[in-house]
Amino acid sequence: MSVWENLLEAVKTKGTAYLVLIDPDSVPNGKLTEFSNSISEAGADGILVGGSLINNSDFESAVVTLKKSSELPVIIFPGSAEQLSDKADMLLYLSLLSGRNADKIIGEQVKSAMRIKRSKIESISTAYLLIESGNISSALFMSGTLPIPRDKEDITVAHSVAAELMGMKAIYLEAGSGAKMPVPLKTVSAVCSEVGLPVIVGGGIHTPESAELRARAGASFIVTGTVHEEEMDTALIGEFAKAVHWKE
Ligand code: 1GP
Repeated sequence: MSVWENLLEAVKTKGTAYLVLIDPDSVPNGKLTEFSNSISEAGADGILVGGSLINNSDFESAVVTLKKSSELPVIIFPGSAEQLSDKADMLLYLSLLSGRNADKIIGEQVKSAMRIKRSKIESISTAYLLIESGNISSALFMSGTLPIPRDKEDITVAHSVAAELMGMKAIYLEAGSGAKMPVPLKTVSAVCSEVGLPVIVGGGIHTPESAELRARAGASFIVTGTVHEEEMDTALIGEFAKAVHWKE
């Protein structure tokens, strides 16, 4: 079974799967092992690694450390074509479909295409949709794009259907790392009822309750990141996992 198929199995049995995002710049190198141990002990289903701008860390060595210290799949969530490593288990091959910046829709993807193909890393074509969230996130600023207005779920649904028609494998509804407000529940349920693809929801999810609401609204995956950066609290990650795994 592929890594993606395994994750989808977890979605089937648990209702929704839970992924924790690590931005290697926000976690000191010496703490990566401890952090990934906490994430697996707490019952998460995978680790996402990446960031809109990585300045201070060696991406490849962060991936290697995470792989060594955890049994969980390590999934690249790339902020740019440079964030690649064949040591990871899987890659979300993101295209920023909500924006109108050709570089983020296809330019970065072309830059990394041959390296990805040669590395044989499992790659999942994902429509990345930025939803307005009350502040300018790094993803928004760095991509130079406008987010989809948060009260216009019809626009988000239309983008998601376009992704489905284009043959993409997943939708990522993103409020942005550190967002003031997470993706609205109405948007999550509207997309999930219209589109047959797995939907990943992240950005601004600060409490297990907020995670559970989005999971029950139909999300296949919930992602949290910022909430764990100040303190690596295994108990809190465990509460998130429990809330997201609503079927168990
Ligand atoms: C960001 O969706 C992820 O790309 C996680 O967001 O850091 O706000 O949890 P937070």
